[in-house]
Parts: sequence; C-alpha cells; structure tokens
Amino acid sequence: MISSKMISAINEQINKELYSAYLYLSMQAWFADQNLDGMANWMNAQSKEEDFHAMKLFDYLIERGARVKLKAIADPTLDFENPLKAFQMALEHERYISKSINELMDLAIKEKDHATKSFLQWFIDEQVEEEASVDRIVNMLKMIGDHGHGLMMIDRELAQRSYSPEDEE
Ligand code: OFO
Repeated sequence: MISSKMISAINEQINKELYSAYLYLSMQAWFADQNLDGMANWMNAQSKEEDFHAMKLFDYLIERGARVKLKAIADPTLDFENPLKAFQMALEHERYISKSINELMDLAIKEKDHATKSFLQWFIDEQVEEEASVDRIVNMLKMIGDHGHGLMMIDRELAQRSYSPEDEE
C-alpha cells in the first residue's frame, strides 16, 4: 500500500519533470534562434527524455492504484545569454532534480515502501548520467571560451544526439 504522502511527493515530481521538459524546450527555442541547431537538437532530445521521466512516474502511480494529479507548469526562462550560461543552468537544474529524487528515496525508506524504493533506484542511476552528460558539455564550452570555431565543433557533435524511449530500458 502506497501512502498518501508518497503519492503526493511523486505527483510533485511529475510536475518537476514536466517543468524540466518545458525548460529544455525553451532552451531549444533559444538555441534555434542563435542558429546553433546542434545544441537545439540536443535540447529537443533532452526535453523528450524528461517527458519520458514524467510518464514513468505517472504510469507508476496508476499501477499502484493511486491518483495522478497534474498541476500548472511554471513559465520557463526565455533568455540564456550565451551557450555556456544555458548549459550551466541545465547542470544546476539537474542537480536540483537529483536532490529531489534523493528526497523521494529518503521518504520511501522512511515509510518502508520497498516497491517505491525499487522503482526509484532507476531514477537515482539516471540522475548520475544526466548530471555527467551536461557537466561534460559545460566543461567543453569552458575550454573553448570565445572561440567561434570550437563552438561550431561542439554544435556539430550535439547535432548527433537522438532520443528514443528504448534507449532508456
Ligand atoms: Fe528528469 O532528469 Fe533531468 O530533469
């Protein structure tokens, strides 16, 4: 039996994941406007991944016979100054999401909810990857500084990313 506290915490997390999708979509729009299509592509894939995270939580609540309650999604930031600032913001955001997932796990442990603990382990592992992939891009952007050629090279690399839910299994 899943507690009402756990249900409402997972509902909050659904909202955070949907906000993540919205934030990355906003970054996609900003990068497209800067003619950095590879970075825009990367953000599009990231946004889809966040939708997948939200739906994984959504489906879990339904599977447990709990009620999903969707809430309003906050306005995302619209302007990001430069590519480094945008990816730094993405990294900060992922750290915040990791903290939130850890708190969900703390609650599942406290409530001795073994099924939710087992379910959340996937998200704990996923957040390690999420932070590492954004951190790598932040470091590359720091290295190239104002070098236009380096920026183009990173943009070309990020154009290669695609997203498919099967990659998550
Ligand atoms: Fe859902 O991991 Fe990013 O936010």
